[in-house]
Amino acid sequence: MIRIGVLGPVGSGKTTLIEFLAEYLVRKEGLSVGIITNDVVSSHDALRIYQNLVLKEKLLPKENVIGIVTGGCPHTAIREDPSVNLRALETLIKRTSLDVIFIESGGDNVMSTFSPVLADYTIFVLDTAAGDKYPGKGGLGIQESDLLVVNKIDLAPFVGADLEKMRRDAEKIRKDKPTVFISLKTGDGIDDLIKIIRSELELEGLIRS
Ligand SMILES: Nc1nc2c(ncn2[C@@H]2O[C@H](COP(=O)(O)OP(=O)(O)OP(=O)(O)O)[C@@H](O)[C@H]2O)c(=O)[nH]1
Ligand SMILES: [Mg+2]
Repeated sequence: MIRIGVLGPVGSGKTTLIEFLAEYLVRKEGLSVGIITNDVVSSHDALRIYQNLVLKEKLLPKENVIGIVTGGCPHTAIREDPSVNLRALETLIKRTSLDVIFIESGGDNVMSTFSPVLADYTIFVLDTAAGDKYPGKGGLGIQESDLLVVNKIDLAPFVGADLEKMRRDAEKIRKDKPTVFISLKTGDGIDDLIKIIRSELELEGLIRS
């Protein structure tokens, strides 16, 4: 089993990415998937996943989704004191046997990171519509995450974001760690994303090449 932590700024596409990957992993790879969401003041994302993946798509049983309301700084619940998330993980694992568990952090800033006791692999999601200043401006989360996803590249022309600059900046700050440029709306770049996720799951022995 692998625990994949997904974090990044508010609205960058974390839940959309998890919904996409969950659907891919269940339908195409035959894996069992659980999801934990962290929202600061509501269970919005867990309810959305419940509506989309449990009720509409019939992809997951309802017991595979847990929503946490952190009630404060989202950093704390995934790094300084991850106990509420560790408890949620324990609950999920007791309920059913899972191959992949996604943990979505509450929308946050670029310094956030997951405690290694909580996540085995981390994905940081950036929003192209916020402009091309990131990843160049840095931030621990952008720098340290196992995979950087620059999402919403379909919006680059509307905000004058230079994707090549973003690519160069990502390479500079992340050295050999991978970055993918995708649009979860149009599907651009999705093959690159799937290739990286597949190779990680192969390493974990969850799928075959
Ligand atoms: N144009 C465009 N919109 C996208 C893309 N990916 C996600 N969105 C939209 O962006 C909005 C925010 O997406 P979410 O997945 O809710 O973002 P989030 O990071 O989970 O948001 P919080 O959990 O509130 O921080 C939604 O309206 C999505 O439909 C994309 O690639 N392109
Ligand atoms: Mg979300």
